[in-house]
Amino acid sequence: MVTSENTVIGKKVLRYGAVVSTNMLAKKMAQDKVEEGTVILGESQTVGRGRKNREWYSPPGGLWFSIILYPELDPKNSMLATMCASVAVVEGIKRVTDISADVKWPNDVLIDGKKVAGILTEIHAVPGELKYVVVGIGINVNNDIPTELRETAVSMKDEMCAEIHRDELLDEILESMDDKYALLKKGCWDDIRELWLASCNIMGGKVRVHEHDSTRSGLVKGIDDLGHLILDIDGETVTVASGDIELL
Ligand code: BT5
Repeated sequence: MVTSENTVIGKKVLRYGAVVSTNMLAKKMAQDKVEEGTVILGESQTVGRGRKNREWYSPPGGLWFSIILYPELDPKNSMLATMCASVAVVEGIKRVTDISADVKWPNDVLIDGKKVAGILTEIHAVPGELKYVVVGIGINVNNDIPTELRETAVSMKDEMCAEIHRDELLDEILESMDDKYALLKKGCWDDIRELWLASCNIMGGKVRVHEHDSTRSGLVKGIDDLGHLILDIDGETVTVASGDIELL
């Protein structure tokens, strides 16, 4: 439960009906310097977005929300916020349903190989200084999945064959995020990395990485402090900053 013990995250949750995108609202509010940890929740989104402006399907029944943060971080370390959120989503799902979900680099949460949640972290920075971070989290909870996404996406309701209590799930995720964010603020980045690695099922596995217009395959060795994927490609250690991976 979100209680007064939550130090930063979710002390204030602003709930809306249909919104354009909770990230868009959150970015405006962050510019106006609303309280850190404020959560913006929309019942649905008309222009929900993923990375690279990809469409994010967000009808009523899911959990679509954004968290506003002002961490004292170098902008290059902002992936830590995504890692905290991924682990918090995995923990929240586990606490509410006992399902063990996995994180998938860089920003997905999967159940049995299908995407149940995605995270879009957006930052505003001036050289060397992070002004704000908005962590947008989208979770398929009680919503249906459209036919074109059924191969790759799943909802918690379909997995459990029962409706999920969304507020309970939200509370658990926010409580877990509060703990992880405290680690981030204390500089305990190795702890965050270890939690992330413990929730990830790709360690040692073979993956194909799609970056911009190139593709390469390798064995996953871990992730570094910047949240970059470390791969072994034909005996050579390579780090990948961004992209999409496919498990082989
Ligand atoms: C993501 O992008 O996974 C980040 C999604 C973040 C959504 C949240 S909801 C609250 C906040 N407000 C926003 O506007 N966004 C955030 P990416 O890794 O680029 O994945 C996008 C791809 O996932 C799409 O191209 C589809 O293939 C697929 N997809 C779209 N909607 C989906 C859904 N509901 N469930 C699973 N997959 C989906």
